[in-house]
Amino acid sequence: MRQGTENNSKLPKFERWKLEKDGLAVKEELNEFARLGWEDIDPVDRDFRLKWLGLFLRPVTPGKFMLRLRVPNGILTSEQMRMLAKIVQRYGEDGSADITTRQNIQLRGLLIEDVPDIFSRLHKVGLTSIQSGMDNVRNITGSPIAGIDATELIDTREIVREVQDLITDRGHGNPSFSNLPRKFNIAIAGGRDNSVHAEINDIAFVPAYKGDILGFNVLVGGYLSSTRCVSAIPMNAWVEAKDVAPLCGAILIVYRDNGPRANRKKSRLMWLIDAWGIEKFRTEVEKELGSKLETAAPKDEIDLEKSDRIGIYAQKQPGYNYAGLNIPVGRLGAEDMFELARLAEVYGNEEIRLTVEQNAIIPYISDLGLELFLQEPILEKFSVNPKPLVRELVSCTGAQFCNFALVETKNRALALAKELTEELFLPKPVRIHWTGCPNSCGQPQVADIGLIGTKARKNGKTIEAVDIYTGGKVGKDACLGNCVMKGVPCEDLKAVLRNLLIEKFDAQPQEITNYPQKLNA
Ligand code: SRM
Ligand code: SF4
Repeated sequence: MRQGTENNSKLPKFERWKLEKDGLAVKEELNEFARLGWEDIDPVDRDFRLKWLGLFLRPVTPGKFMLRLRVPNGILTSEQMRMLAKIVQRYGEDGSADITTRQNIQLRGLLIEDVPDIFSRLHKVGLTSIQSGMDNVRNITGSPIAGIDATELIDTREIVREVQDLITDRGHGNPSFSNLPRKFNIAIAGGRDNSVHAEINDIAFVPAYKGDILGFNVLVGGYLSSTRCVSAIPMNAWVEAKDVAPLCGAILIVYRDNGPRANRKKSRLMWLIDAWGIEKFRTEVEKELGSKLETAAPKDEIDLEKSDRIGIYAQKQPGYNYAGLNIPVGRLGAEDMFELARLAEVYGNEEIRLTVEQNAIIPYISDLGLELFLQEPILEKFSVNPKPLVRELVSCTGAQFCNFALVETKNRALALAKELTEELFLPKPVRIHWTGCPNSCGQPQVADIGLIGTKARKNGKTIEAVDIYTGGKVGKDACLGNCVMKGVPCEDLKAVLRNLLIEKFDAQPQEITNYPQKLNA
């Protein structure tokens, strides 16, 4: 297997470590690591290779690991959610979970001693965390309302599963895809509103007709990072659903064998496309596939504004509804997770779905069960009708657990959204995304208002601050926002956001008394 073209001695340390020992090799050493304890594990295995199993030691909380799962298409069963709740519960106050911006779950507070047992429990309920970190394909996103959406074009569930199975060898770990030049994101849109943010993925599939046949146009090379943010571009290819997984495999192999590895800031797929041009890239993928690709359909079917899916919606199955619950900044405790599992069992079909906005959906609530469902006490916390700025809020992990963070995010984001909601009437939703550093995990460039953590100087002191982005558009005609203000101290942010909301988003101060109250209800 040819992996990278550069001379080994010139490679950065991560590349050398991968060549010395594949990340997946630590799978066989977990029992030994558990016996040793976190401080005595070889540092490269502990801080680097364990990420191939989804385990991230958090320097902010010494000895505690974060576990990033894979939740294909964002769909969990209640049994799986309950198992995750039990794992988190065992860690008391240190244990919690986050819904991520890739429709996924991360667990916190884990001890390495418990990991072999945790992995065997995950295995029993059909969950895996394999290849979810470092230079691997991240959780594959799909339409959160696949199979229940009345306007759906393609049900993405099976397709996403096929791609995950290929990349992870059905959860065992697949050495063919475990040494990519860099992380890699794949998204599959099945509806009309681009619910997966196709434009910011390394490969995205968007529904498109060729004649009477519904398939996907293929976009490639989108990504966000601290040094470059770029939308995916058309590959001039169209595939049917059955060809999605083979095409992903072929693109990944071309990227694995030819992608630049000398500089990690210039290693994402788009850099290979830049170097080759899209024509050559397409030709090389065809060679790897062993067949010609069809050219793209003239237009795709993304023609709706994006819905946040919060609220109650009728399903395509008559008599059934799905409920989109706002999970403020995606944070869940063990009790919350038990509750979500219970709701799914009592009212739904034992499924819980996650969205890239870090929210949850309970599908298959019957018309008859809806009234009782809406009286459940947990809906006071996870509302189906939340206040405007909380409803649209997204936040990355930030300083509480992430050592890259330049600012605290989740708690600050929520407090500020609540305060501003009290002070302003908002005629339309405003999507605010927080991210603790320029890595952009909170996708600030897709937001109406994106906030990126930074540091600034004020009165001779270094303080927490943000760069402010605006103009991100999601859904049809999606585009990335641009930086409009740099280094705004967090202590001054409320006033700055208030003005921005008034000037650019038609918010009205509460003092204007005749403004319709019900908008903030
Ligand atoms: Fe991210 C690294 C959290 C989505 C771009 N991301 C990290 C690390 C692993 C850094 C670390 O070791 O501490 C963060 C873990 C913190 C923690 O304890 O939770 C982290 N990223 C997250 C999550 C949890 C944010 C969230 O709160 O939802 C998201 C997990 C998704 C998942 O389930 O796999 C997450 N990260 C993203 C996204 C959004 C997306 O995928 O749509 C991006 C931008 C899109 C992209 O990658 O093109 C993103 N994360 C990064 C980057 C910059 C990548 C680059 O090419 O430079 C890093 C740093 C790196 O890879 O070197 C990073
Ligand atoms: Fe951490 Fe930065 Fe990603 Fe936030 S954006 S999770 S602070 S790496």
